[in-house]
This record gives sequence, structure tokens and C-alpha cells, in this order.
Amino acid sequence: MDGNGQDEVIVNFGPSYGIWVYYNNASWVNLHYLSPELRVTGDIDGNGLEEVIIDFGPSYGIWVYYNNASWVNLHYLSPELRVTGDIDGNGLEEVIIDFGPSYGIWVYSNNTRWVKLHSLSPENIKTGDMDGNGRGEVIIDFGPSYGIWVYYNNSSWTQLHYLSP
Ligand SMILES: [Ca+2]
Ligand SMILES: [Ca+2]
Ligand SMILES: [Ca+2]
Ligand SMILES: [Ca+2]
Repeated sequence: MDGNGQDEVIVNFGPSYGIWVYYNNASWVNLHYLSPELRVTGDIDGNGLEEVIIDFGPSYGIWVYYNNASWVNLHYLSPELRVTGDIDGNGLEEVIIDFGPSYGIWVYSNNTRWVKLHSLSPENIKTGDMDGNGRGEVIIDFGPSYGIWVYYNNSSWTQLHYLSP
């Protein structure tokens, strides 16, 4: 989170204590008094410091803690699933969010704009650069009716398996 080469540990201690960060293998700092529902990290503005992306639930929506410094509201909805990954390979990580059956999957691309990825709400999402070209794949389990699909290199869909794992 502070870009010094030592990873922080982010811990949700529940409603009584909120969320805390163990910085640089040395000290605890309270990040927020609320106990969030879900969180991920990723460098979404590409400056070398990891952002913390937190879903505070239906009352608050999703917030980003940018560069170990400031909170910004990313979306008023509370998502069902989300992951990060640099799917266009430009050094800024995208945030990929399942907003549920009414909205489908959206990508917050390069810290600037929302792009719809798919109208279905999946069972699970992962990211990883499967073909090693620097652009991340999005691996999605769409459930028993559709199986697993991969969105390759920010450009094309391929079915990976007909079964839903
Ligand atoms: Ca650190
Ligand atoms: Ca950053
Ligand atoms: Ca990117
Ligand atoms: Ca790739």
C-alpha cells in the first residue's frame, strides 16, 4: 500500500473493531471503523502504490482507498463479486465487478471509465495472464447453463469448459 516493497496485511476484525492494516511488518493502523463485506487490492492508477477497494455494503457502496492516502467513492451499488487485473496491459489495474443479475459485469477501466463486460451475473470471477502477453485474462464461471468462459486480452471470449466448477 505504501510502495516500500513490504506488503501490508489488511484484516477485518468485525463490526466491533472495523478494518485494520498491519504496515510493513511493524505497526497496526485503523483503516476504517466499518467492517466491510468484501475487499481487494490493486494498483488502479499505476503509480506503484496499491489501492484498497472495499465494499461497505448496500448503505454505502464501494470505496477506494487511493495510494495509502484518501478515500473516494467508486460506486453507490454494493457488488456481489469483484477482482482486479490489468486486462489491457498498460500498467493500471482494472477493477472487474459483478453488480448482480440486474446489471451484470462491469469493468472500471484505467481509473477513468466504466465499461460493461457482460450482461449475465456470474458465479465466480478470477483474473490472470494465461497466455503471458502482459494483458490479463478474465476467467468467469457463468454457472451450469454456460460453463467457464475466458475473456482474452481485453478482446475476445472463448469457452474454457462446458461444466460449471
Ligand atoms: Ca509497505
Ligand atoms: Ca496506486
Ligand atoms: Ca489497464
Ligand atoms: Ca493475456
